[in-house]
Amino acid sequence: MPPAASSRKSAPQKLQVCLVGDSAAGKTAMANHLAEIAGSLSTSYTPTQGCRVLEFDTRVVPAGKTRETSVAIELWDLSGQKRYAACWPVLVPHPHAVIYVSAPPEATTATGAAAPNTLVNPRWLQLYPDVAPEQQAIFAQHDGHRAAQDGIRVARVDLRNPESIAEAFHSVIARAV
Ligand SMILES: Nc1nc2c(ncn2[C@@H]2O[C@H](COP(=O)(O)OP(=O)(O)OP(=O)(O)O)[C@@H](O)[C@H]2O)c(=O)[nH]1
Ligand SMILES: [Mg+2]
Repeated sequence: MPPAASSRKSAPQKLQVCLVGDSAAGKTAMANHLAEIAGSLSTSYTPTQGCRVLEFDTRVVPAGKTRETSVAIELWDLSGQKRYAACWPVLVPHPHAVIYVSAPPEATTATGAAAPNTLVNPRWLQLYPDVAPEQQAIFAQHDGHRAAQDGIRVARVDLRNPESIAEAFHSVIARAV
């Protein structure tokens, strides 16, 4: 017998989230942690070819609300290699949220010689004009960062402190849901 209408749970809202940034910035490591892939935090580096899509559920208190809600996440872990970066908005044209991962200072990256105070390649911040700045975030892996770049908030994260990644992620999701 089908469940009574009152006991049926509605499907959680599905959010498409893009994780973009330089090669070796730490996108895959962060994505694996968020999707709770066992043993995900290791120091090995395997460049992502094209993209990976990770699906998982999470719970969040939407901005301005008091009650927690369930959200289904479709996390796009996109390759930072230059030849793929141009495809990011083609692969996911209308994401609900975009996270730019700024590499730690020790990483050798394509934009490693960026101007001081520039966390991520300014051109990237033009890639998703339809996504409101509050539904975007820069995950910075070093100190001395600015509060925002192009109106996009900066969250300080550290791969050695996985909680910082989860906290920053939920903060973006809360504004996008
Ligand atoms: N400190 C620390 N570094 C880590 C950890 N996990 C991964 N890394 C480092 O993070 C770097 C980036 O790895 P990935 O996450 O695969 O990089 P990515 O941004 O996905 O790179 P592309 O797929 O090429 O775009 C690697 O050099 C790893 O050494 C960790 O738990 N702690
Ligand atoms: Mg990767």
